[in-house]
Amino acid sequence: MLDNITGRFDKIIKSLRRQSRLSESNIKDGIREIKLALLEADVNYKVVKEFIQEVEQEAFGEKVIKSVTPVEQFIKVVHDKLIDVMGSHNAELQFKKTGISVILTVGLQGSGKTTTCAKLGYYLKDNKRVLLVGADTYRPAAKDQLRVLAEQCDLGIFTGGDKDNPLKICKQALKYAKEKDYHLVIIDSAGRLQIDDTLMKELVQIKKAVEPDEILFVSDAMAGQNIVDVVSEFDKRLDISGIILTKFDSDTRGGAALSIKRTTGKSIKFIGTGEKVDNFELFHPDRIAGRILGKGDVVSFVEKAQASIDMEEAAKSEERFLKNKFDLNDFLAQIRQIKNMGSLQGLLDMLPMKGPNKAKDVDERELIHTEAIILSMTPKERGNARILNGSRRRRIALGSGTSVQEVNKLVKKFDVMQKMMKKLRKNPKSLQGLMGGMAG
Ligand SMILES: Nc1nc2c(ncn2[C@@H]2O[C@H](COP(=O)(O)OP(=O)(O)OP(=O)(O)O)[C@@H](O)[C@H]2O)c(=O)[nH]1
Ligand SMILES: [Mg+2]
Repeated sequence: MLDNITGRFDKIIKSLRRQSRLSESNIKDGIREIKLALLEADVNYKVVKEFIQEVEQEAFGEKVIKSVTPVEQFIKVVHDKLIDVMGSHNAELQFKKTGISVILTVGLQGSGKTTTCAKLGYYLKDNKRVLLVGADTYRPAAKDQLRVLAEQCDLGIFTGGDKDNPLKICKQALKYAKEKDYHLVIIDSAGRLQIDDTLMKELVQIKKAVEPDEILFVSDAMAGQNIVDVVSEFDKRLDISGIILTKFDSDTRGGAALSIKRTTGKSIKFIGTGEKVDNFELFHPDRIAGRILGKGDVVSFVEKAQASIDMEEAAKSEERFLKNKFDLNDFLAQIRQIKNMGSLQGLLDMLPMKGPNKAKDVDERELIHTEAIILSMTPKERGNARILNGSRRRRIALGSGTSVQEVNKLVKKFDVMQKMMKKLRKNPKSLQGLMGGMAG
């Protein structure tokens, strides 16, 4: 799924992360690579052009270059623009408040309409009694195909008589749905070529007769940006309400998913991700952007980290560190920042790191104990750990509900840390590494 484009972006991001500093020329190179990756993914060139312009506008701004984490900021800009291009959020299906809702599926031959009708019914059947309607009278086995699927999914099925035309079948199906108390009717129509005027007119008639709440254009994702013209043509005739992209599991390059919204204004509502009836998902632009940019959700990590880390606080600690004044108060502030970022485990899960032991490297409980211990100290003790004699340590252990051993351990750790800092002070560049090290 989206393997090519994901691979391309992975390379681009890795190469940016290798830079010690992010300069304008690094960004320019990155943007050029992104442009090529998008064009190669068969994204519509107008969409690519707009996308690149928008990324450029933000990437060269203060927010990226002067930020604490410029590369991550740049990736975030790209991530947000990708989401934006795909329509920012999932576009929900619209149903009638009362009475029978109707979904009409339309699309080219072999795009996956019949399969999608069953998938959609299966997806919605927990909340609604669903009737599938076979209105494809052109392909001999079409009705049987839908019937088999309906039985598999335990959905209602209506296919009319052998001699009935699609319009008649649809009208009868609505009556049948009313009688049998169905809530939702999903109509499977015959695959057609966009230039087939007779078949297009037939769809217009069906639309008039059944007044669908949704007219969903079903398309094969592999068709790439070619589908833009087809969508526009169907839209002109039928005013479609959304799109379902099928065969997203096959090696789709991403062109369709990334081009449709900006070029046609229509939203992708679902994707088909396999031949099975439950291989069907809501289309979430943020998830697709996440997939394109790599496996771990790097971006939400950045967002979270940013929202919680008080940059001023960090700068203060840094200054105190440089002046050799870093004490247990600063240590406490650091711990709180880490805690504010949410569950450590959750944060670690979001990082695309390998290795089964990453969770064990940080003990969340230890962090809470550490905080409790420091809080049980007097301000004087926090400012100068050297005055912590035996009786003070006993008092602190009691106050924090820990043990003297734990207090000893913490004091020792802090001592080691200060020694480490002394060494590092000669080389301020490694400060960030140290700050990171403290989390572990
Ligand atoms: N891998 C994969 N295959 C799919 C998906 N959706 C549909 N298919 C397959 O695509 C083929 C065509 O699907 P149909 O549902 O018959 O397509 P259709 O649009 O109804 O075809 P016509 O009625 O002939 O126009 C079938 O073999 C399906 O199993 C999908 O999301 N992933
Ligand atoms: Mg079909």
